Amino acid sequence: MIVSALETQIRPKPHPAYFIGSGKAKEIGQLARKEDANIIIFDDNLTPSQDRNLSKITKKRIIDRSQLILDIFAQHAQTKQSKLQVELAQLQYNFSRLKGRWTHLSRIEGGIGFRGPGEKQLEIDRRRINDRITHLKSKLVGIERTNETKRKSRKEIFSVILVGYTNAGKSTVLNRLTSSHLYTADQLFATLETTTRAKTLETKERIVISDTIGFIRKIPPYLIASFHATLQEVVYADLLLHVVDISHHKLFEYMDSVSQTLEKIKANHKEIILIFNKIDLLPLNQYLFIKKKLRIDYPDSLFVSARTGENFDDIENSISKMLAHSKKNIILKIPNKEQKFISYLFDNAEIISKRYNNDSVRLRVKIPLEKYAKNLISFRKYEIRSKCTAKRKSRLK
Ligand SMILES: Nc1nc2c(ncn2[C@@H]2O[C@H](COP(=O)(O)OP(=O)(O)OP(=O)(O)O)[C@@H](O)[C@H]2O)c(=O)[nH]1
Ligand SMILES: [Mg+2]
Repeated sequence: MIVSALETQIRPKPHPAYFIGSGKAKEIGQLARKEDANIIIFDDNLTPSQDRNLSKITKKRIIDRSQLILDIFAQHAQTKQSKLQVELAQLQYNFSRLKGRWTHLSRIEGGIGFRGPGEKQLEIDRRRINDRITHLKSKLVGIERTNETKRKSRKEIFSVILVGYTNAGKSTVLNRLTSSHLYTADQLFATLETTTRAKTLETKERIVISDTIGFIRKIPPYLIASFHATLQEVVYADLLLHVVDISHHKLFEYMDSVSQTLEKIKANHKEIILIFNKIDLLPLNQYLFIKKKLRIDYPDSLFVSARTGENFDDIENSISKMLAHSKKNIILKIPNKEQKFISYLFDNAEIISKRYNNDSVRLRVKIPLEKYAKNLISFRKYEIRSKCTAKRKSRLK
């Protein structure tokens, strides 16, 4: 696709009929015809009537921001879940625009007390779309249940998830961290699904790291709703790695968009390690200057290149520090014969309560996640009820 022209207009508020002014709309139409453009794309969401009026006045096909993003999603969806999620978002988007498409026909064909063919067709279309939406939602609920079971099976492992604006380099970071080969590309929304990889840290703790869908500014509301299951993975993670493309001139705007999306899905209170990626793309002087400035506001942030591997050890070190600061609250019933493990607990965990029985001891302990992860087999064997509070007492230094 070639962009033949880019036009902007500053207005106090969108024009109700054309979004931009009618004069500007005519002007854009003329330009599009002169340039022989096939479509006109609006970087905002249009109402159905704005969409119709604009295509009438410009005599060109109009695509708004939501539709464009949905089209990209449709092209990139690989798994059953993401295909269903995209179809659901597309249907919901179309459903909201159906009425506009048919009312003009009803007005022509129908009169008072008489329903025109447009309106009848509208009802048929609505019912069909509604049935399909219900069907898709129930299928997605099924998939969500399976995901939940998988998540539960991993619940004892510290889980890290990569979040960030689309194209920031999340998949490339995961590939380098776990020697994987996930698809990466210089395009928006290369990743639409969550992929999880296991990793054993230098300190021998096992963790899982997931890559997921990228965020975007002015995210279409239908996408948040239909990608609920995918975004839930972020909500369940213990730690977020927020990857930012340091070379992008809109980095602050993009960082804000990510924070807003995290807020929308109620994941904004999680522990976050901020990773400025793609440092190799900046000339050294510029890099040092930006880094110095960023360090003032984000003292714990990391500066890496997923392409060259520069400073990559910092990521692992930060995760290890985070693990060391996290604690797990658990209850164990340990046979008396396991004296070695019992003394280990007395030496390494905070004992909240203890009760001795004939042949066993029941302990409620708070143990650093790092130590829990190192002795996972024993803990799993004797744990009788677990409550993963994973409270982080101090912020990462
Ligand atoms: N120069 C440079 N390029 C990078 C770096 N990290 C990633 N890239 C490139 O940036 C592009 C996007 O990388 P991805 O890993 O696909 O980005 P993503 O955040 O997963 O993107 P989405 O899945 O689309 O949200 C690819 O062309 C990568 O090769 C880096 O550190 N330096
Ligand atoms: Mg990706």
